[in-house]
Amino acid sequence: MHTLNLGILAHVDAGKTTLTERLLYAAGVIDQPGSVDQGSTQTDTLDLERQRGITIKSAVVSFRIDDVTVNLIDTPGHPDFIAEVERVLSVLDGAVLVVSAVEGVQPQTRVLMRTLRRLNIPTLIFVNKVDRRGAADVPVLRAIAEKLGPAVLAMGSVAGLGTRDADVTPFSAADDGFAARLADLLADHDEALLAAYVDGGTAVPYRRLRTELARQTGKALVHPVFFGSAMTGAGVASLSAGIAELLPAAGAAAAGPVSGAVFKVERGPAGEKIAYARLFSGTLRVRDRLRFGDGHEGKVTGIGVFDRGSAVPRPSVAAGQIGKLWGLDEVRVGDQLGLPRATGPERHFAPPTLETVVVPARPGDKGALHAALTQLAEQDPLIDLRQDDLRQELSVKLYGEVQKEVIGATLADDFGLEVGFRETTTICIERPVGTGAAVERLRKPPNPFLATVGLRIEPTPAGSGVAFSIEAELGSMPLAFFAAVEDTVRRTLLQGLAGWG
Ligand SMILES: Nc1nc2c(ncn2[C@@H]2O[C@H](COP(=O)(O)OP(=O)(O)OP(=O)(O)O)[C@@H](O)[C@H]2O)c(=O)[nH]1
Ligand SMILES: [Mg+2]
Repeated sequence: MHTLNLGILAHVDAGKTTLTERLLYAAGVIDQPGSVDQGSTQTDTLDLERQRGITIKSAVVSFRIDDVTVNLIDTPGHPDFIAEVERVLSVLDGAVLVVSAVEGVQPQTRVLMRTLRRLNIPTLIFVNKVDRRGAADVPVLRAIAEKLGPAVLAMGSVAGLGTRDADVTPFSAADDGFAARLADLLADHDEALLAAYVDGGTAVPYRRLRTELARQTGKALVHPVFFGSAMTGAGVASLSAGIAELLPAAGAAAAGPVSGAVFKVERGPAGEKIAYARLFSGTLRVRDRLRFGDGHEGKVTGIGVFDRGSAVPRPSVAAGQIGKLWGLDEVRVGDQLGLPRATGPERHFAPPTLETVVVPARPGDKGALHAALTQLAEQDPLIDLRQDDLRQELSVKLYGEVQKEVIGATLADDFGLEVGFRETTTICIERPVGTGAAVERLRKPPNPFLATVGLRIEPTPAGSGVAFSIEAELGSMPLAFFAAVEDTVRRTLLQGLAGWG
């Protein structure tokens, strides 16, 4: 049994959650596809998601196609929740990028595809909503080739486009044109195919073309395009077959040391922390102790593994699988499990650019608000909760107004805290533009201290953070003094000369 961890990504409202329902239905996991408009879907389970009809948090469901267990991660499309997409990218074996046949390629689609390509994540494209009035096929395909990448190929044709009866017929070996287009597309990365092609049409067996299509899709060199409707189910069977045939399942090293990544953290009904993690190697069992994040250690007290729908209790989770883990009290989103990764978490999208101060309606709720926002920051560290001790204020970073509303509603619904927000402001960052140095020598006025201090500040590349290094001899003063100097330097740099961050 292989596992394929599959992300569904798209701009807002493209139909990701509806498609998730259809795929579950096609695989026999549910008897009826749920509807986003009626709030009856398997993902989008939060009250807020149902009220607003949008996805806010990534959610995992699973189904089987042949001998492959697909863990499908439905992600939000609204740009305010791009951090949710970022967190799942590191755990994906493949992706389906959804494009609406009516709205076409959106700016957000380009942002997502650029990232999928940069990370070499094998990606199928699904052109959804072919049943809706105004749906287009050829122009959308052309826009995909122009804006998302030229190595794309339609895998079927649509009849009755823009009507409720729209139907999709997959191309097959019988379509001479399709075989020729396949050979043409694949020859760029396949010497033997190219030779056969140049030789003057020596027919390459269709089966060989399909194998090569899977190989090149698996290497993210080409992107097959499927058409369909998540609403009526048209074309969804071909997409399902394409997922199993063309996307590569997880390579699994169940015997090695445990290594994994936490991409989601939530709280259970009793407030207990649950971490969603993908294992890259090793096997994790209930009662195992493991290291995670920044030097924490904990004991796993329960494991759930996704199988035909939601997670079911299991004694262990192995490489390639996604598990829900109980018992790791200090775990945070983005933490590595077991073997630490060589570099810190990667950033794929721009960080939040806005900031606001959260004010409790009842002044006595300050402590409770701090505790609640700390919990939200476990699930979304990018809000970067900060407490200004002088002004006694709590501030968070934001992508936009919808995220702000969601934070307000979550504090009210889940924590019973009514809050207001100060006006949202743009985050301004001050950076050094040149090198500056200063020295204050011991016993030379105006230095009142029993020390000589020299500082040199140099700019580093934007976004790389603050790097601190010592040029004095380590033995020249107690280590605690060096630590105090570094502490003070870092604290001082939190605010720039003009009062910004
Ligand atoms: N006609 C038609 N409507 C669709 C189709 N797929 C989705 N919709 C509708 O489009 C709207 C958005 O669908 P969702 O599945 O919530 O889209 P989404 O991509 O998950 O949205 P976010 O998660 O909020 O980004 C809903 O009203 C769906 O009923 C389709 O194939 N045809
Ligand atoms: Mg959705």
